[in-house]
Amino acid sequence: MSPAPYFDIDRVPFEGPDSHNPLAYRYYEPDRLVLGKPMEDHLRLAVCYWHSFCWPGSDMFGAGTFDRPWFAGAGDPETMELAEHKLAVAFEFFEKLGTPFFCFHDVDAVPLPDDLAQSRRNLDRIAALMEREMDRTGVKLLWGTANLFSHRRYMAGAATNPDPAVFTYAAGQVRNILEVTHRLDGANYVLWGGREGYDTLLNTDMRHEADQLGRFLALVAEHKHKIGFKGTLLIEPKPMEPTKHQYDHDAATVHAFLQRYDLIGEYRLNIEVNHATLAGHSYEHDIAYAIANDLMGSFDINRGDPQNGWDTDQFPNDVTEATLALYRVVRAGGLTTGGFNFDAKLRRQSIDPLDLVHAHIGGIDTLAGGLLAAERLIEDGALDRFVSDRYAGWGNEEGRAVLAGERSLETLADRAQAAPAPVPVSGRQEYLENLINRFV
Ligand code: XLS
Ligand code: NI
Ligand code: NI
Repeated sequence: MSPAPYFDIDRVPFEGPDSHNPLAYRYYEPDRLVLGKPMEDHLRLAVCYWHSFCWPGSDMFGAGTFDRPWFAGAGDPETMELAEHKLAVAFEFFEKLGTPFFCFHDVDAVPLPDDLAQSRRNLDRIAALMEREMDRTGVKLLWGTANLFSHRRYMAGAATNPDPAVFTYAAGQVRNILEVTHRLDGANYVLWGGREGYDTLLNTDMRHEADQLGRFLALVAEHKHKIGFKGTLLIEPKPMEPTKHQYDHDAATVHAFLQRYDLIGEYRLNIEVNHATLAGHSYEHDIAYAIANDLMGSFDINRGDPQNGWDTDQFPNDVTEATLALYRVVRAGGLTTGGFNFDAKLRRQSIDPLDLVHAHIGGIDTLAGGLLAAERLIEDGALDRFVSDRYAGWGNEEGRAVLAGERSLETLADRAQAAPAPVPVSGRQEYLENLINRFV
């Protein structure tokens, strides 16, 4: 399919921490056992199609800087031939990187004309080629998704559009790509509500839009069961951008939404670093929230710029952040259908094919290094012990009775009056921060 290899490299090898080879992994060693499980299965790494093979390097002040042979010329529509070329290059990349999964939106893979039947034919045609490449390389689909935010029909939202015809069109688009994801044996299906929010409240009926979104999510879940798709449905929270406000703001907001529309059990979360930070949280916070509420699903991995307030989607390079995330994920039992998807893009000046390779090697090694540090932290046990000791008082008979609702406010007041005043205990934050740094 591919005219010639696009990436002028061999398969990226593991060479260990002392290697100076910029085209080798220093930490990512797929079959290394970490707490009894291969590193590859802990991380379930995925490359994303959109930033890596579709995004042209544009920003709001300038057009694309990337010159990729599968891009259509300025103003020309993408053709199926170009889509096939892109597919060949993508699989060449997955193979050379050794990443086991990929993710894509319908619109990343093929041209989607304003015609659902033709769009479906295009998707089916590329799916057949994807199947062939997946068989040849062993690379699997982590998730598929519909792009319900780029086309102008979705400018006022998809499920939350004031026009029911747009809601209906979006349903048609999701049906197509959900069925294609099923055909490709995708491990998950993602819904990111890119424009499910508002630009101004002046023209928005918030209650109506919430009911529309709740209905849409229920329809998707129903269809999943109808076609027998066994993957996990995931919602990806994000507080804003492109809209001023998005309804899937953060993990806790989505949780409340799922409860209100009786969708708990149907959806889990796909948590993205730069979305959590845009919401004013740390990545670790949204992960901890998801775990505490049995909503952990999958992860989009990238990073923001602490000085810029938008979704810069840079490749991750902070091993401490990765350690804290993986410590929680691994302790919670690890990933099941989910994975770590590089929803990250190059900087606009990184125009060479090799830049894409360096970006992924760095991101993958950041996660692998974080996983190894998390393993050391877990084996050491001091952090775990500290936290369980901190709550130990609740483990005795009286503590359990309070939580079980067996004490009234009066009983507690009487008990407090009779007992000596509680003695404050240090939270030891600095000690704990130093502890983490010993393992990173
Ligand atoms: C955008 C989102 C998007 C989703 C998939 O900010 O991260 O890339 O992951 O639609
Ligand atoms: Ni994002
Ligand atoms: Ni994302």
